[in-house]
Amino acid sequence: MKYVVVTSRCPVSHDRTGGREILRRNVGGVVTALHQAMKTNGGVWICWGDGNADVNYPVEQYDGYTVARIFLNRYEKHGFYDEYSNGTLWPLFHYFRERVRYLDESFETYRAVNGKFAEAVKKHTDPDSVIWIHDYQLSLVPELARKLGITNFMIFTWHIPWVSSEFFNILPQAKELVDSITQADMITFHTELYRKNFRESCERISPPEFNVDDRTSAFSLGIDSDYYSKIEETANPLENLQKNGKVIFSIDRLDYTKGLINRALSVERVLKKYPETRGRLHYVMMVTPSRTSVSEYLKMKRDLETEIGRINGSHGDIRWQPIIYMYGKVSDRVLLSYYRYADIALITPVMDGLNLVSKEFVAASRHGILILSEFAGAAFNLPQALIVNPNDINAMADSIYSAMNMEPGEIDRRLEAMKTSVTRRNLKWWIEVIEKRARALMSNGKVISAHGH
Ligand code: GDG
Repeated sequence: MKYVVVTSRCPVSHDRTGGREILRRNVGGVVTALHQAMKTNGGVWICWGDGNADVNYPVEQYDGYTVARIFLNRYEKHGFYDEYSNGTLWPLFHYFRERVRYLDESFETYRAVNGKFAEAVKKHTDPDSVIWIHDYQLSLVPELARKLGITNFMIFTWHIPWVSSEFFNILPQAKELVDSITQADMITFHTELYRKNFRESCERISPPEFNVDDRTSAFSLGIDSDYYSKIEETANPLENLQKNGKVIFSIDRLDYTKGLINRALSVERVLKKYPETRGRLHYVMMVTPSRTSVSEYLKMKRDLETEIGRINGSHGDIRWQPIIYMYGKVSDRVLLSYYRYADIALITPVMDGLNLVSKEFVAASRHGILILSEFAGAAFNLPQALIVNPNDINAMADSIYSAMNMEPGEIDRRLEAMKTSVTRRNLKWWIEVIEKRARALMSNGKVISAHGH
């Protein structure tokens, strides 16, 4: 299929630092997955050029496809990205009611910016393109593009949770969102639960002609399993720590949805409840900077670091600190070596659409055990993990302790079962099932666009 992909973030950005310009590949689940699809099929990728030298590259060829950028001024960026996307929709769709901001003005800016994306879709769409729009930042693009006369087959993929219909209805613009998203011919979610919640939201407010059962699907995004499992041998960066005890590892964007403080508290609980683990538990917590222009994210960093300092100060000594905290980005190579050798991965978001880190760990790990939140979409794919409630500090501590003491045979049995599922339902599978479903919808005519595919 020839796609016009539409995402908020670009696959690559141009940055000028110290007189030198560099081309930076953006990391993140959505961008990495779509890059694979575009590399194979070609097509156009419309995105927001937020690199400080991107204005010099409104349209460029990259790895077999075209990147077409839209640009935002400071005011647009603030209203669209900081305020409505990350201050209203992000907390709402992760059940953080008290954090949801209600600003009419930011919604207007969000709508205007979605309009810019829709204009770009019109500009770059051929009659035979399939338009594939992604995620909560672009929920109004389907309707705005239809209003501009775009009749092409349109897929919308929602990457974060879809909340229950009662909760969704607290959003003043609930109807606008659903009315727009249902202008797509096919809508995909990561889990059946999100699909069901969406269906119920539609039943409350959407136009009756939309047949939700036909046009929605639950396909959990997969990873490039070969990339994670077949990477060349590297030295074990954890070897020294493992001479004396077990290494627990995690990597997350700094975000309140990730439950980072609860995780640190659960490690502290292990030390208090099971004193024999003192000196033998090493929690390597990597945190990646995120949304640094949003002030509450800066406060979150301070709060997390204060808590980690307190725990290390109360329990550590001159030879040992229970939490080894690192803030910053690491290369794929470094990340893979941690995945490969860590004894335990502790992935316990309080709410997460899917969570690719858990799948990447499974693919790369040699003998590791995964502790995974029941509120990560990936928990539906990985039932052999130790599944925990991230709000239950005591239960998390017990899971950590049992992971530290698990028989090697059981670790390997669980890991093998998870590896099989991650390999079967990998990225290639995800792209194929979406294409297959799209073709089926096109051929039986159950589409809004009905334009002769
Ligand atoms: C949305 C949803 C859903 C992170 N730090 C570094 C690094 N990463 C890579 C990881 C992983 C990706 O970023 C993060 O994966 P997430 O699953 O958290 O995805 P997001 O894009 O943040 O979020 C989420 C996802 O969409 C996909 O639908 O799973 O629920 O919120 O691939 O490896 N990679 C490297 N260095 C880092 O420092 N190399």
